[in-house]
Amino acid sequence: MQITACRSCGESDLVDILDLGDMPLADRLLDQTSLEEPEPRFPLNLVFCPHCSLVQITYTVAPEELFCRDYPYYSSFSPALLAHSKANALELIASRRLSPKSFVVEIASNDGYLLKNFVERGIPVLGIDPAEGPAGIANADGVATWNRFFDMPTAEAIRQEHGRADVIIANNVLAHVADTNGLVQAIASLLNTDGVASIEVPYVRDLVDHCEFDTIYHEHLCYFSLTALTKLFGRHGLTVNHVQHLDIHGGSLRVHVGHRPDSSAAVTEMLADERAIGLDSSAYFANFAGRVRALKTELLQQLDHLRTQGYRVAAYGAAAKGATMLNYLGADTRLLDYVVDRNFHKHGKFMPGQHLPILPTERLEEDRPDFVLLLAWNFASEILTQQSRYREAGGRFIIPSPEPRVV
Ligand code: DWN
Repeated sequence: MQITACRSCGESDLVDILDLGDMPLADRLLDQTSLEEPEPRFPLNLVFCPHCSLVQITYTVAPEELFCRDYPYYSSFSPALLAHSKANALELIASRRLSPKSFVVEIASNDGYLLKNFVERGIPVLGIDPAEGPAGIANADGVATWNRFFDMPTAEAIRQEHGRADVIIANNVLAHVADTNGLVQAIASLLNTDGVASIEVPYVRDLVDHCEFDTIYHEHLCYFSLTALTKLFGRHGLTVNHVQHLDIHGGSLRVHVGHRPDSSAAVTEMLADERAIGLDSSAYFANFAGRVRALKTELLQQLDHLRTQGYRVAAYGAAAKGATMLNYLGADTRLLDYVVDRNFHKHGKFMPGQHLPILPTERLEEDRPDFVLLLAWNFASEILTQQSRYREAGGRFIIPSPEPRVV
């Protein structure tokens, strides 16, 4: 459904930033049967709210369409993400002095990749995730998980059964929920008076500065600055107590939010920086669409050139961002032979829209394509190391953004 007002503040004079056209669902991988069926596409365009600075897409796909049956994303397929999440958990355990008397809730807990670090230390947890596959794996691995969406009724049910939470973790989910205010209100209602919510979101400044347009897809309804986050949380009596700028996922913010009214110097400084560069004004986004179009032209020229020179080109990372990249480029099997991925749940399936087959990563050493377009560029160092044998044999990766480069 098309929004007519800002998802956060409700104002309606939204400013257009970028229109990526009608796109298929980025995580809706196809199988042989669904390849023959019509593939739904939905508008994917980005707008800016001049009142609360929230960047957002204008079309909302029903969450049941996005996150339930066959949702293919499993967090545990990335060692870098596992290490990042373990550090996040250990820091919270130490700084909040968590114990077996504490209670930790994670919203969008996926396959238990993060909560397992609390379980291993005897700290009571509860995961909440609507995707059946990952939630099932979490429960099988001993991470108590409710397979449902997190909202006010769920928060109330948790409070009834467990009481309020000392820590709520919500990484890469704040942007995914259509009822943005409802989610924050539910977090506020579940969080203990002196508790902390540790929330990670992709940082819109990195998205624009590094031309990470492929991180725009229907799962990601909002793209946050600290300015926008502060207004959103403030509306529900929550304060951003601390903020960190992280490298994960192409650049993210981790905010610590609570009922306490204090904010660290890091918060004050980042808000001042955002004001100084104009991240709270539509002007900051004025040339983004032009840069995205230029990146598309450059990438297509490179891929076309390689093909006409007789080189074979594949891709790495059947990521949601990979779907946006391939569909915006129109890169089907004329340009790329296949996509490889470590997540075996994705093997044998096809990428949305361009229908590239998804194969195990071993295919690169077997098949030795001349070039590989790195769709999961956010894990470049990990993947380039992992594929050192392919590279030592002469294989080269194309990193697509912020400018295409061969490594
Ligand atoms: O919000 C979200 C972001 C944070 O993560 C969700 N929409 C789901 C997901 O989006 P994504 O699919 O773009 O995320 P990833 O984690 O960047 O996707 C990486 C893909 O690459 C996965 O399919 C796993 C795969 N991979 C691999 O094949 N070999 C990943 C690593 C690290 C590897 O070594």
